[in-house]
Amino acid sequence: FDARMKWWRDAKFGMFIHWGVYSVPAGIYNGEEVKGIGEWIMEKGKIPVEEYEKFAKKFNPVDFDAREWAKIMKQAGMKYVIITSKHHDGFALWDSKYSEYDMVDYTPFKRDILKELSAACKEEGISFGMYHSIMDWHHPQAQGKKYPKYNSLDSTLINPEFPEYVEHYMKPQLKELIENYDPEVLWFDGEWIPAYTHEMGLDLYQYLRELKPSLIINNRVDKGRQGYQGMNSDDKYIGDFGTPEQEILAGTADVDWESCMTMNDTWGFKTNDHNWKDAEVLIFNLVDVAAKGGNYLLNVGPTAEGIIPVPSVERLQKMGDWLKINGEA
Ligand code: JFZ
Repeated sequence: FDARMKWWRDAKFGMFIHWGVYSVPAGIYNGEEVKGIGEWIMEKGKIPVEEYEKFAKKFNPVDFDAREWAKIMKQAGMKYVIITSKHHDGFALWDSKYSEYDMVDYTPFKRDILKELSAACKEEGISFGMYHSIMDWHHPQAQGKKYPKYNSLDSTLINPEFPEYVEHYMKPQLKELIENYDPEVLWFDGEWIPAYTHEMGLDLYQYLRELKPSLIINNRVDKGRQGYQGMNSDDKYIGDFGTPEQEILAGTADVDWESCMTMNDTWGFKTNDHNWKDAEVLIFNLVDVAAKGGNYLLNVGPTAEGIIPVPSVERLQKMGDWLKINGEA
């Protein structure tokens, strides 16, 4: 019996939030639709760092209301949230003292999103967690400076200064997040780049658990732990739960797992993505996941104004209504 994992195993249903600078172009660059998932527009659209920064300068989500978001989660029956503290584009949604490239220092909005959302979630009894990208297309010691140099953001290139980025930027930012926002979960991603090693993963996991022993961390903190990979095998790998993506296991498993999914075909908001899954499908998925012992982490991609898209809210409403009749109180 693992007391640390108790609340997480009971949770079953959480909200994934992909929100950041990519919500500003919302899938369109220079008047043209950029194919692929919205939060990858910088890479898929080959947008140079300085150009992308202009979107950050315009990021002004005046309609953002943390309490409203927390109420939407609560109503849907969700027990936890994972929001993008930093996605691959390197932009921080909180007021970081290690970077100017953040919500408070860089945007006209100047409000600390993570502070407001973590407080609102606490009020509603919703556990707060963060998605954090190891890969960083903005930081010059990660992939950032590769971009103008090669005019193509190539994450297969190894920046010799990457260990500096890990020690003096990524770890301090994560410490800052733990100290100031008290997350229950850290959900890593972008670990597949060659510059990141298994040893860095082991070290990072230990470092974070020492800072906050009750912290729950996904398997992508380790090297090459995509999806469900490695969770069943030997314990030289680390991470507390596996993360099959857009996929539900065929049966129960003897390890903890969480299936993350979007409601359409993107994680970050895209103006032109209207390919929404029916509420019935989402309810079925939730039941399917829960029956097999997993958690269902369902994504919303708020707009640049700070609105969770209406089709998403409608579906969450239906899921909450269904749970009120058929679920556990
Ligand atoms: C990653 C991100 O690149 C993406 O933007 C989004 O945040 C998503 C939730 O995670 O993409 C992945 C990561 C892992 C797998 C697939 C896509 N995988 O394990 O198959």
